Amino acid sequence: MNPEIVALGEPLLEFNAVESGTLKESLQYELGFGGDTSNFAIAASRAGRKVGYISRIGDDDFGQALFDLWQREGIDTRHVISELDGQTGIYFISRVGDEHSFTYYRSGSAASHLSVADIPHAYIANAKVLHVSGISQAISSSACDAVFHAIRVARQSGTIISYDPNVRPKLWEIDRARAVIMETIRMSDFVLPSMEDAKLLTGLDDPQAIADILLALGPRAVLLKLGPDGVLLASDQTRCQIDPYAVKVVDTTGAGDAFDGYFVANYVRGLSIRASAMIANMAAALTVTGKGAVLPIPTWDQVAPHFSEILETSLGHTR
Ligand code: KDG
Repeated sequence: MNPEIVALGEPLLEFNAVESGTLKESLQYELGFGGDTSNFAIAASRAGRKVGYISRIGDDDFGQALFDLWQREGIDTRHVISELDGQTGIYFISRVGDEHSFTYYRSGSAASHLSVADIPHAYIANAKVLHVSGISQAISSSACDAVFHAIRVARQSGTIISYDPNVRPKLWEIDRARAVIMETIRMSDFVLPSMEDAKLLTGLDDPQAIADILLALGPRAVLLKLGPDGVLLASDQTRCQIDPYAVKVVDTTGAGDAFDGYFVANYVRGLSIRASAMIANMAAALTVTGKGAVLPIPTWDQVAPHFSEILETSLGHTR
């Protein structure tokens, strides 16, 4: 059966420093998983939808660990290519105060070899949503071409495009990133930037002004993730602020990806953009209460009971 939601990008192994400090001061790491689109796929799957992933990984132990993870999470991997002698990318997270910083070892990774030839047309055409990110575009020019090709296939077949710009100046030069990302926003239906990324893209500080600029590029909705201030939802029909949840922050890694996955999953479930964003907002809040990008992403059973009224009214059931 074709998945309803398909994501495309690079998965990574995550080494998360146990103690705070710079990377060179850190001697112990917890092993986890990351990669924004893989995190997205896991969140959407935990939210109860059928999800598939398109990627390349090395035929190394880390690649095998990712395959095992996706299998446990119920993600369809028939379009994940295991590359002979390829390497799976890794990254380290270190934390000083509230600031976390990523150090990557991913150049030349199997995923950076993604190309147009790896894009399965029917798989995307038969899905309801294609999710891609700025990181999927930043890792190499062939991967960037692959993302644009996948978007073209989606647009031709009526598959909704969800896009998280995830701006990573460490991966590409900011002017090129800005040009590619702004063009991709024009082609997308749902745009899901963090405030930090939106500032880098537009040079603006005001969420409303940022929403105006991004919405004018043509997407159906912009969901601006404001971290501790919640979410600003902007579309032609509506503009509203979704309040944050007060939680004890342990690690913000992956919260934006969890938001994206829960948002798309609930939109596919049949909820409105606003209701999907409200649910995603809670999933993201729960994700920051634990360490690592993947482990703390909540399951549907942890989230759904808080929204039983919305689910009952909109869908006639609470699942
Ligand atoms: O959003 C969290 C991701 O940034 C993290 O998992 C690593 O995908 C990642 C990246 O390339 O920065």
